[in-house]
Amino acid sequence: MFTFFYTPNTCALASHIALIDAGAAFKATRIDFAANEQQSPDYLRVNPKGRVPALVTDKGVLTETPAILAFIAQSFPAAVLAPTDPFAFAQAQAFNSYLCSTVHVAHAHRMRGYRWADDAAAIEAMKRKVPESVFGCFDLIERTMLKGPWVLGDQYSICDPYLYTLARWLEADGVDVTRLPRIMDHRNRMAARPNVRQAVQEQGG
Ligand SMILES: N[C@@H](CCC(=O)N[C@@H](CS)C(=O)NCC(=O)O)C(=O)O
Repeated sequence: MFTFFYTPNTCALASHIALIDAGAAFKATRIDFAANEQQSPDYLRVNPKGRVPALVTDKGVLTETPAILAFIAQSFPAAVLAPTDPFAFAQAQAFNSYLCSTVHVAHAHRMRGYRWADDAAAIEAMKRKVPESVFGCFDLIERTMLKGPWVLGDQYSICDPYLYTLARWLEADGVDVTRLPRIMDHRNRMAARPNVRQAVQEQGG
């Protein structure tokens, strides 16, 4: 039985969906950002980074969404959530790494600019850039990465809940979603999946 730490409307949704897709036994524990619980001594003992998601396993704690997703896929092979061929698996990892290191970081410049600058004008400038920089990332995914119907092609994988999770932030990031028809089609098909509905519902809707 895993313990999964999440906060609603964060990147933790991707791992939550994958845990359900895998049929894993887990207890979901909510971390309240409004109360700054991610910085509480109890949670910092679980994840010293003070971020969600974190997955407590019998071997230790895992953080970082691409690592958690790969662990889930490889721990539950019967669910077929990732390719087994090394090159195809590396391609899945490349996609998820792009979401983690580039797309998510571009998005974070809207709410978390204080991570990179103290100057209020610099923080405002970073915020203003978000619609353009986040659109740029998703436009590249739309044109060159999303094979269709799923990210890797015919086979649904751990890349799909991750793309879906970050695509849920597009409107709030000021992106004109009508310019991303394939991403939106993917988002709509993901939203209709029972496991996705269940994860969203378990996180409080
Ligand atoms: N690279 C990490 C990013 C984790 C992360 O930044 N999570 C955000 C929520 S989307 C968070 O916990 N933020 C809390 C904070 O910045 O205080 C991952 O992909 O799991």
